[in-house]
Amino acid sequence: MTENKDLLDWVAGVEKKVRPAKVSWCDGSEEEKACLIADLSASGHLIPLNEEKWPGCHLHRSHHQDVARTEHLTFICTENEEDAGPTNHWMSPKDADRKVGSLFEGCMEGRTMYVVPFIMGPAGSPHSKVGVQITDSAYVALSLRTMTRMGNIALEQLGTSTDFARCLHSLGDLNPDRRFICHFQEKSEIWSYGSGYGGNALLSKKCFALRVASWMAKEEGWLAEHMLIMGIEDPQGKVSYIAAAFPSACGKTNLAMLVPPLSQKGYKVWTVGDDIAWMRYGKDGQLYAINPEAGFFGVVPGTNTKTNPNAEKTIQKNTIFTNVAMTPDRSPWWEGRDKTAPAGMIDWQGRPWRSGDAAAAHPNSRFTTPAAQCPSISPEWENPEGVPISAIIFGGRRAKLAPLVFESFNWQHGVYLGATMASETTAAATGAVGVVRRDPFAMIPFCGYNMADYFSHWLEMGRKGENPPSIFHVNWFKTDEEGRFMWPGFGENLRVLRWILDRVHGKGATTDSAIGHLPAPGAIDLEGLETTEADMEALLNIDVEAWNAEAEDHKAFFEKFGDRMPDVLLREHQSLVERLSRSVTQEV
Ligand code: TSX
Ligand code: MN
Repeated sequence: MTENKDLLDWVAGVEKKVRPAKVSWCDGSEEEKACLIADLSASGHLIPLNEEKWPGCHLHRSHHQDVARTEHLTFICTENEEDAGPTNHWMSPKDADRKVGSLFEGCMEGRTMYVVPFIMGPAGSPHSKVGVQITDSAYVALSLRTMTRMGNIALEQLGTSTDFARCLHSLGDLNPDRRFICHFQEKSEIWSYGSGYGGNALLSKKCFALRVASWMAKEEGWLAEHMLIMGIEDPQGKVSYIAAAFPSACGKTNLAMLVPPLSQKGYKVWTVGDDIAWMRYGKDGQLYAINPEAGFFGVVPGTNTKTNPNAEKTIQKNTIFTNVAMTPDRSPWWEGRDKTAPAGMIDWQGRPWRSGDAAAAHPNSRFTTPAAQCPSISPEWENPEGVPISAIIFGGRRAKLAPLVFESFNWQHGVYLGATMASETTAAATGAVGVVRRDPFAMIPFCGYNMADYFSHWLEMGRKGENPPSIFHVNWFKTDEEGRFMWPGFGENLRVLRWILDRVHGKGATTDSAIGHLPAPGAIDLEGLETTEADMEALLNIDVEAWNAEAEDHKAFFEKFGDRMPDVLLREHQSLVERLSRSVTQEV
């Protein structure tokens, strides 16, 4: 097992508090996997799917009131409230101890307490970090096996070091009134109580790899980001890597697994990661990225052979489907799989489903699947040094405002683009459709400290490297007067990525605008598309009046952060306003 005294002491302390019937250390072996699956199947927590069509796949149903992350119950528990900032919920460590710590007293009575050591990042990588999760959920233990490098391999990497994230999780009674997710950045500790849902319960992911790691990254001079990582190979065989941040419902996983259309002969996309990037400068002054995860925990609805053929292939075996529907032949099913739903299904709650009923699969239903199974997985995805990042891309879903693509003037302006990111809500998210939400760096729910300090850290990171990546902004979702999407998206996005890489490599013609460098007419390859140069002109059009209103909104958003907001970004805002006013004069 381990002789790490710190770890043994912590586990013994937790055991004393939660009083389990049994303690089980996870080693990551095949036998253990079979045991976990057998136990979960016996208790009804996993339903084996059609073994012929879906080998090694299972259906899991979470509690019907426990189907998504719960941001209002997610707390940053720093000593000082200001360190959590205005975009996070804060709870003092003292209150957390009283309110949440007490819930763990005896909470595992009669249950097995699993001790799950895991590595975030490739084993032996200088970028990687160890965590240990204690949990009373076998589903969580099994999922961590897919999502991380789990078991003895992590204990070996840890050795006698005291440097590991302490992650404590209990399902409790799954009562939403007694549900808390608390992060203690100052001691790398996470407590999660009362939820069995992925983002709340797999503490490696959002809790550790983003909320706690973002704090570590600021302290240690690197970046922990909500970004996909992908390689783009050109016909000469040269591979360039990009990292990209998008708010939810923009198709991050689809982009990470993009399949080039036939018209883009000779190009190939390599998937490194679909959700989280840890990035730091190498000795050569370039920014290098690793994917700290080992699996994909992706939204299922909408995934099909057209939107994401690589995901479709990845999830055909060894996958846990959470909250999808099931067909009579025990295949998983979800909205957006095929046009007509098969007859005789049961829905995500296990009830008979008829055409016309509400969605058969929950809109936030998920696949948990090994990254290694992805047909486009990069040969470099486990490179301990990471991959060199040439460009960082921000994006959002904007029906009108944002052009298809533009490049920032410099790093600092690029940080402004990240800090002012926004997306319009879709039907899948609850509430009104088309409402603009600010989501800087797609990190609003995941930044573990004051976001104004996070912006400062990003500015600092631009000064640190000799050769920081160029920064771009994209919008696949611009619509015309009739509300039709103007850009074909999906595989055709490769054409936009090619312009981005042209720019990075000192090519790619631009036209200047008030908001950044736009592709010059003809600079994006439209060969073989129905999209015309006139359509492209509309896709790249800057509506100065609308941008003035947008800039006003940036200002109002920045004001939330008060004195902690970096001056540099306030000056960037001023410069944008000035450039916009000059561009009007020119037009007249
Ligand atoms: O993921 C998407 N991407 C990125 C793909 C690499 N989606 C799906 C978003 C929900 C998660 C997109 N939707 C994209 C996109 O680029 N673009 C659109 C909008 C769109 C939808 C349908 C069509 C075109 C654009 N066309 C037809 O349906 C024929
Ligand atoms: Mn995510």
